[in-house]
Amino acid sequence: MPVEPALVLYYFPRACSLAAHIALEESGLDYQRRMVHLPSQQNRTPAYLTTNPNGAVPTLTIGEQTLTETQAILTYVGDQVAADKLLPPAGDLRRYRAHEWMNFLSSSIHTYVRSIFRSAVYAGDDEEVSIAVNTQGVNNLAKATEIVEKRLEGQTWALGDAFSVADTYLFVMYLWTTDERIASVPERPNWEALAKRVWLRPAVQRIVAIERQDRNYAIPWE
Ligand SMILES: N[C@@H](CCC(=O)N[C@@H](CS)C(=O)NCC(=O)O)C(=O)O
Repeated sequence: MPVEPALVLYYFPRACSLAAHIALEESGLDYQRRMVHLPSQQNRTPAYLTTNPNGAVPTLTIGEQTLTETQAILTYVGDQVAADKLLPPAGDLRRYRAHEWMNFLSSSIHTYVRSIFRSAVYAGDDEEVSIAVNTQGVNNLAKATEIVEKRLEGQTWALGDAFSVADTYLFVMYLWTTDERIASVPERPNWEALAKRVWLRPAVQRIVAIERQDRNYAIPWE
C-alpha cells in the first residue's frame, strides 16, 4: 500500500490559517499542527522562512513538499477526500464557484481587513497615509460586505446546499469583521447566519477550542 505523505499545518489562532485548520479537521485526514507565534515573529525565523519564504501562515507541508496560500491549501485538502465532501469535482460549475469565493476572500476581504489591522503594510511609517489607508479599508470592506450579502441571499452554504471549504474561509473572515478595531461594518445577516451554521459543526468547535489554548479569541454569539 502506498504511504500517504505526512501533513503538517503551520498556523496561528484566528489568523486566516483557521480556514485550513478547520478544513483539515473536517477532512478526517491524518495531520499534525504547529503553532507559529506571530506576535513574537516566529514567522520571521530562518527556520520558518525556509519552509515559507513569505513568512506567513498558513503553510501546509506535504511530505517533503510545501504548499502556501489559503486557497491552494483548501483546494488540496478538498481534493484529498471524496468529491463533494469538501469540494465539488473538476467540471462541476460549483467547483469554480468555490474558487470564485476563495479568491474574493483572499484578494478582497482579507486585504481590506489587513489595511485596517495593519495599515503600515501599505502605508509604511507615514502616519497620515496610514490613517487614509485605514479609512479606505473600512470603505472597501463595506462594499465587499454588500457583495457577500447579495451572493449569500437564499443560500445555506456558499455553494448552495452542500458545505465546502469556501464556508470555512467565510467563517474566519466573518470573525474578523466583528473585530473592534474596525470602525464600522454594514449589517450582514446572511453572512452571520452562515458563520453560525459553520460554528455548529463539531469539527469547528474542536479546532476553535484547540486554538484558544494559545489565544483566547471571541466567538461573537457565544
Ligand atoms: N495570501 C495569503 C496571506 C497569508 C497571510 O497574510 N497570513 C497572515 C496571517 S492572516 C500572516 O501570516 N501574517 C504574518 C506576517 O505577514 O508577518 C493567504 O491567503 O494564505
